Amino acid sequence: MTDQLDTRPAAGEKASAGLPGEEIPERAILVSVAMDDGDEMDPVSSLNELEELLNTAGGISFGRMIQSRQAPDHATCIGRGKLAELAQVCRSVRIDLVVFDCELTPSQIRNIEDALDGVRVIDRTMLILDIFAGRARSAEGILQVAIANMKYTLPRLTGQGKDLSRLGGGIGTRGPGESKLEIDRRRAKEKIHSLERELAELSKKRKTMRKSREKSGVFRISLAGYTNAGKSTLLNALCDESVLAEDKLFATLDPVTRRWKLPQAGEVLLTDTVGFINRLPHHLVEAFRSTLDEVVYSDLILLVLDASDAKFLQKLRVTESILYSLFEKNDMTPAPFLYVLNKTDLPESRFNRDALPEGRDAVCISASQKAGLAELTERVEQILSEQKKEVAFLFPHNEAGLLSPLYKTCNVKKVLYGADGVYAEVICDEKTRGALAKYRTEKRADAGEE
Ligand SMILES: Nc1nc2c(ncn2[C@@H]2O[C@H](COP(=O)(O)OP(=O)(O)OP(=O)(O)O)[C@@H](O)[C@H]2O)c(=O)[nH]1
Ligand SMILES: [Mg+2]
Repeated sequence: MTDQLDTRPAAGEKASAGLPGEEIPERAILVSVAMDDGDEMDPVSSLNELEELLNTAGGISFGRMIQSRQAPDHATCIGRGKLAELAQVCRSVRIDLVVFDCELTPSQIRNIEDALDGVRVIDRTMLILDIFAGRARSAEGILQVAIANMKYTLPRLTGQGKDLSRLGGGIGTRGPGESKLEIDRRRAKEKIHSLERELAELSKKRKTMRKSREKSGVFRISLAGYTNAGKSTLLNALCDESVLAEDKLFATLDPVTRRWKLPQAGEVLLTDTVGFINRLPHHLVEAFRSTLDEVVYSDLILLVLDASDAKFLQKLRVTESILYSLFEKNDMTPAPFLYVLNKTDLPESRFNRDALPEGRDAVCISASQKAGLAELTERVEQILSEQKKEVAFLFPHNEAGLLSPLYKTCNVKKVLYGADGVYAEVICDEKTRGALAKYRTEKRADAGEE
């Protein structure tokens, strides 16, 4: 690929004129260093995504620059000539922001800003953090973003010997972190620790909740997938809910769990989670571990894909690799995946309907049109019925004989003989669960851990 500076106005550019009383969007130049580093996405697609992120954060793109290099320049990421070219553009038109599509070190930011006469420079991670900061709603989400934000931004802003008041506002500076950045580093670190303690408390609560759900023997299904794939729309369609779904990246940050009534398997819990993105910042994955873990502890994952997306296969690979790494981090065997090809009402989807690599079980739907949901439901029921599940039964004394065949066909984990009957915790298949449904009982907390 050749080096290029493309400053054609972006689609939303005319909005920069700003109507009276309207906030003028920040105008940015997007910069990418194209390396052959095995990334799932090519630099142009990645820049398209960066532009969507910028739009979501409320900015607009004025132009983009791609430089092919073997490795980023140690001091300035892009080469000296390119930097001079960029400075020239910044001098001739109003540019508020330069966004790099890679991670920058604190000194690179400083050097680039110096060369650009102080035009603000942020990287992809800072942009994503900025969007997350504006979207977190729950106490846990706010804490998670605050921690990720502070951890990432702190070393990039302290020790610069510069006036930090320029952090007054704009993309890449929002979030609960920035006011703390005005205070000294030590206190900021203490703050991070105390936020982490608070988060640990909330995570503990989440864990307890998860345990009790696990004990209830109810199936847990998660919706996972790239941001904007249509996960929330699907949750709404299946559960008659109204979870925020919009054509913006990262509409959902906090996991939402709803009951979904299946005709055969009965009630299951369906969880909607934060969407994935290529190169999801490491700090965010870490900070969002406890919420992302919701996905890991499911009996089935509905991997939602936007079938109308030109980058369908790349996004599929990104999603799979994030999911597999989550399982690996938790030392768990991956739950079964059912691939849900969404947005099949759109004509572009016809290119991807059969594009899924071999061995992946898929259903085509349109969440917004509520099409294909019956088939999806049927497949889910089928998968669940094949799965073994630990449940509890309480057999009256006069029917205690029902227990003995279970020793042969199932895995009996625990038996307690009580005044009210024989209580048993058993790992069994759907057939057995169905046959003994009337003896099902809540798992007892006092039955002790295995
Ligand atoms: N044409 C079409 N649009 C859809 C369909 N499903 C969802 N959408 C649209 O796609 C956009 C994103 O949908 P969401 O449900 O918010 O996507 P999400 O996966 O929850 O996104 P995040 O929360 O950002 O991860 C919205 O504008 C939806 O209206 C569909 O079946 N067909
Ligand atoms: Mg969503």
